[in-house]
Amino acid sequence: MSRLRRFGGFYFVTDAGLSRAGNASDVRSAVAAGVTAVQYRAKERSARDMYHEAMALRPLCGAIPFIVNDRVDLALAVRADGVHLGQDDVPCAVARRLLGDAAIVGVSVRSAGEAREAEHAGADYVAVSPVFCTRTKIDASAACGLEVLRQVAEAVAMPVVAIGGIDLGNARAVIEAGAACICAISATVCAPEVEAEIRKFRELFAPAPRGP
Ligand code: TZP
Ligand code: MG
Repeated sequence: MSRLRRFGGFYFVTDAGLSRAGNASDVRSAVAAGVTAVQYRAKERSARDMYHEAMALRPLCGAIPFIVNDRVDLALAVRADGVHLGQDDVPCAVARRLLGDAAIVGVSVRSAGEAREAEHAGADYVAVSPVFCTRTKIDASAACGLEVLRQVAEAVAMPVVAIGGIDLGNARAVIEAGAACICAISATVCAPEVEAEIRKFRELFAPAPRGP
C-alpha cells in the first residue's frame, strides 16, 4: 500500500466549533506535532465556504496528507490527497474511480463486515467510529467499543484509525486493541496547547526503549 506508507500515529481532524484557536492555527500545530494526516471536517459550512477554507488549509500541510471529509467534489476541487467517507456518503468504489489510484480513500465502519466491504471497494484505511461515547459528533451512533475495534483490526490488512471519545486516559487501550492511528478531536482542539497535546498522543506510539 504505497499510498499509506508509515500510516500510523495521530490523525488530526479539524473542528472549528470546538477549537479554541481556530482551524488554521490547529492545523499548523498538528503539522508541527508530526501528525500522520489532516482531515478537513466542517459539517456546518456551505460547499463554497468549505472550498475557500480547504484551499487555505491545504498548503499548511506540506507533505502531510490533506484529506477532505464527506465530499469527493471538494477533494477534487482543492486537489486534496484524499477523502474520508461515512456509510452514507458516496460509495468508496465510486470515490476511488473519481479520485484515481493515487488518492487516499478512508471509510468509517462499525463492524468487521463493513471494514471488509470497504477493503474490497478499494479503501486505504478504515476508521472505527465511534469507539467510545462522544459529544463531538452530534449524530454519532452508539459506541462500538474496543472489542469491535479488535475485530476490525483482525479482519483487514489495511490500517485502522480509531475515533470517538478517545483521550489520554484510554488511548493506550485503543492502540493495544489494534488501532494504527488515533484521532482525538475534543481532547486536542480544546486544549490550551494543541501541539503539545498531540505530541502526548504521538508519544504513545513511540517504540519502547530497549533494555540494557
Ligand atoms: N466521527 C466519529 S466520532 C467523531 C467523528 C468525527 C467525533 C470524535 O470527536 P472526539 O471529541 O474525539 O470524541
Ligand atoms: Mg461523512
